[in-house]
Amino acid sequence: MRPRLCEAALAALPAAVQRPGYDRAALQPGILHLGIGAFMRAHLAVATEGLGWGITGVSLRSPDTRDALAPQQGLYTLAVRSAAGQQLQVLGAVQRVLVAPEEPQAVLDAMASPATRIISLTVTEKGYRPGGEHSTLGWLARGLAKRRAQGGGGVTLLSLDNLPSNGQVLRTRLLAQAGAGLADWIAAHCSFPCSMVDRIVPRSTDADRASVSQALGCEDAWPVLAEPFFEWVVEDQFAAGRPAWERAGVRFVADAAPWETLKLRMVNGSHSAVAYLGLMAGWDTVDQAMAQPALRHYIDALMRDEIAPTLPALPGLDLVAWRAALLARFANPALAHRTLQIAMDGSQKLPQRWLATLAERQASGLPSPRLALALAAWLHHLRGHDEAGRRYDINDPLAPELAALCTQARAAAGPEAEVAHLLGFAPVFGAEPPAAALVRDVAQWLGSLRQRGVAATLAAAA
Ligand code: CS2
Repeated sequence: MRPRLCEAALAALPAAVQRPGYDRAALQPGILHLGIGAFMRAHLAVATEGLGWGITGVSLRSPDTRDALAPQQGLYTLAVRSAAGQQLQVLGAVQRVLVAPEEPQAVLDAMASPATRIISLTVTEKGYRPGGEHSTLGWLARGLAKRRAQGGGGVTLLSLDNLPSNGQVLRTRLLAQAGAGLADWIAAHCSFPCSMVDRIVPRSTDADRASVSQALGCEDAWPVLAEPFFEWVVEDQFAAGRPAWERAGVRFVADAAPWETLKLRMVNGSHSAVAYLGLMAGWDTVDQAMAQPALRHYIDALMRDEIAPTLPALPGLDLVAWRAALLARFANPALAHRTLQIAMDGSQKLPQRWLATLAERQASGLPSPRLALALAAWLHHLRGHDEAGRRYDINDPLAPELAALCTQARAAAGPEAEVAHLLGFAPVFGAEPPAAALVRDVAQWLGSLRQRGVAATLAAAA
C-alpha cells in the first residue's frame, strides 16, 4: 500500500514532480471559492500557487472533494497532459474545504470574515439561476448580509464561469436576490470584475487516479487533469486587493468583453458542436471526433466562415494562428475529454455559444448553415440514444421540459413544423419566433442526421 499524499510525503516525491516550495502555514486565507470542482483546481488554484494567498474551497453540495482532500491536507496533483507526455505538479494553495450543507455557519463566517478579500465562483452556467437559500445566490446573499452586519468591509465577487459579462450577470442577479438595504451595501462596497477563463479540464477517472498515484509513488485520491494551455483575462477591479496573478501570466484588462466573446463563441461554441455530433456518431472523446477528417473540416469551416467574422477586434491577436492552435488543443490525444461531458446542460450553454453568433449573422442577412447543423445535432441528441442505440441521460436542468417539448413537436404536421415548434422553446431561444430560413435549414439537417447519420451528413456538408 502506497502512503497517502500529504505534506510529510512531499520530500520523497520523484524529482520531476513540482511541489510547494513555500511555507503553507503562512498562507493568508484571502480567497473563498464556491464550487471547488476540477476546473477551479486546474485554473484559479494554479494561478494562485506560490503567491502567498490561500484558498478555502466551498462545496455547495457533495462532500466528495472535502473527504478526498482533508486526509491530504488540501494537497492534490495537477497532471498536465499532451502528446508529449505528462507533467505533474502538487499544488498547495487550497487550505481547506467546507461542505455547505454540513457546516452552513462556517461558510457564512468565512464570507463575513475580513480576512476574505475575494469570493470567487465556478458554479457552471446553471449556478446563476435565481433560487432559494441554498442556491449560489442564496448563500452569497446570506453571507454578505452577515459581512455587512459585522462590518467586514467590501469584497470582490469574481465569477469564473463561461457566461458573457459573467461579473455583470452575477451583480445583477445578486442585487435582485439581496433585497433593498443589502443590495445598496453590495453595490457600494463590492466589485464584480468580468473575466474570461480558458483551460480544458476533463473529468478524471479511476484509471487517471491510479496512474497519477503510481507516478507520484503515493496515493492521490483527487488529482486533476488539464491541457497545457492556460488563459485568464480579468478586469482589474478588486475591492479589497488581489494576489499578484500577473506573475502567473494572467492578463489584466479594462474590458474583458471582447475576450469573452472570442472564447465563448470559438472555444465553447465549437466544443458543443463537436460534442453533439460526436456523441450521436459514437465518437466518445473530442480527440476521437477531431480525428474524423469530415468533422475536423466542418469545425474548421464553422470557426473560419461563420464564427470568426462576428468577433470583435482584439488588437495583437493573430486569429488565424489562434484558430489553428485551438484545433490542435481539441485534437490533444492525452485528455480523453468525453463528448457526453460537454453535451450536458445544453439549454444553459447554447444561447451564448451559438445563438448570439446566429442572431448577429441573421441581422446582417448572412446564412449560417454550419450553425444550423450544430443546432440540428443538439435537437437530435435529445432523443437520448446514439446511432448505435446506446442510451445516455439528458443531463440538463430543463430535461423534463425538453422531453415534453420533443413529444409535442413530434405531433406537428411535417419536419419543418416540428423544427419550428422545437426552435420556439423560449427558455433557450427567446420569445421571438424562429426565422423561416433557419427552420428550413435545421429541418434539412435534422432529416439528414436521422436518415443518413452524422458521418454521411458531414461528408455531404464538406
Ligand atoms: C466545455 C468547457 O464542458 C464544456 O462545456 O466546453 O468546459 C471547456 O472545456 C472550457 O470552457 C475550456 O476553457
